[in-house]
Amino acid sequence: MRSNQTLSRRHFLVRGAVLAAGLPALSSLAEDTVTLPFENGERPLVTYPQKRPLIRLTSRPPQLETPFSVFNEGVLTPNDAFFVRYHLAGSPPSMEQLGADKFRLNIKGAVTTPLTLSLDELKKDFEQAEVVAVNQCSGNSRGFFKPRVQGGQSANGAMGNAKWKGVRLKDVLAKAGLAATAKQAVFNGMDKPLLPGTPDFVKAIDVDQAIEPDLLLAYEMNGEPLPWLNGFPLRLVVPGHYGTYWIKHLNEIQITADQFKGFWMDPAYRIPDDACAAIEPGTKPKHTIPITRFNVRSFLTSVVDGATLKSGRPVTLRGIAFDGGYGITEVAVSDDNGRTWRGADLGKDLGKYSFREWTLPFTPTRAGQLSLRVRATNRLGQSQPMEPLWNPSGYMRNVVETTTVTVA
Ligand SMILES: Nc1nc2c(c(=O)[nH]1)N[C@H]1C(S)=C(S)[C@@H](COP(=O)(O)O)O[C@H]1N2
Ligand SMILES: [Mo]
Repeated sequence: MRSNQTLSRRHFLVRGAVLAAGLPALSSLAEDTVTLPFENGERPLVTYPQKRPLIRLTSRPPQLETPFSVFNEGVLTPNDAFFVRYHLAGSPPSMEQLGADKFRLNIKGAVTTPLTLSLDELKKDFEQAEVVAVNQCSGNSRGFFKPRVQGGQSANGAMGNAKWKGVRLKDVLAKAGLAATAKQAVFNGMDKPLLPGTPDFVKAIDVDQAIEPDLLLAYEMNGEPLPWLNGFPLRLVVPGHYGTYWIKHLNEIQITADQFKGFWMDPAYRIPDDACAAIEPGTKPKHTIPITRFNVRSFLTSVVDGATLKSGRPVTLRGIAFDGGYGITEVAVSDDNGRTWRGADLGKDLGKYSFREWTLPFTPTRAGQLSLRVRATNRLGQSQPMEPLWNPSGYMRNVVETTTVTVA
């Protein structure tokens, strides 16, 4: 797979870098590097609090990518391997600032009763709910875009699947009482820009969507309190939708009567207004709309690009597939450049927002180079393109992935 990462052993101290990020000094932290399979793909593997070594894209703010091999460990992404994305150089707020005892969530604006809720009140006063859902950055896999585009050059590790627990956003909004004029819910977290010119990271969704039962104010991830870098103590979970809406360290929900206009809604995080969110490479879109749901994706996780398979020896191909919440109905694999496809077995269904595991027994026969392609289809019949689509922000990549192996 193109997400193959070559490990090279190179040790040096990252103490300086960690201090510069305003993070606690971690003494004698050794660093390896990985090389992502595109130009300028060398990255350090760095350990942050509560995290195993992850691929660092930037340190101020921390942007950490999950090594792709993690997705073969299981369908749920462990908290310590879950990717991290921040926008503001002042991120993340310190644990002292976030302190669960001091923490308050404010709901205000076009509501009948503005609310200020502690974490305990949230947990006690509302029914708990859980969802297994993928969180994926809009720019996951951006590094593969050709022609290249600006923005974080991620491989395929800016995604993860977790079981989120919290309370339903709709219940909290019902307690506050939406005014008849309520149009949008505007979400802000406790991270703040360092420089006065930088717009705060604030996201809006329509009230109609905000009151759907799947959206959670989550305080747990895979049975543990949210890790610091994944939004402790509270984050918004918008299943099926790109991570940009999943506001971390969430402490303010403002209900507005107007369409919210902030930098991170416009011009940022917008896609060409057409069926595939794609335009001719190198051109500019005429009209754009905010990015919303994931398209269909699938990956082979059990075999890495460049691996050698033994001719005549059966193996079980294994991987994951997901979409924007309609549910994966089919995964198929081709070993002949897409001429013929064999249907894979789907694993346990953890819900329509989760990674869906797939497996397929496979015995390579002819010696030589072999390309394995994997393609998923969802309940709406949506699938993946054989050729990559392009947009100038490098969002929503979902080409049929190809893993090239040698049969010997
Ligand atoms: N407070 C805050 N929340 C945020 C962001 C941010 O910069 N600040 N980035 C968003 C984006 S773009 C993504 S992809 C997800 C990433 O979630 P994670 O860091 O838990 O993986 O967080 C979202 N929530
Ligand atoms: Mo993102």
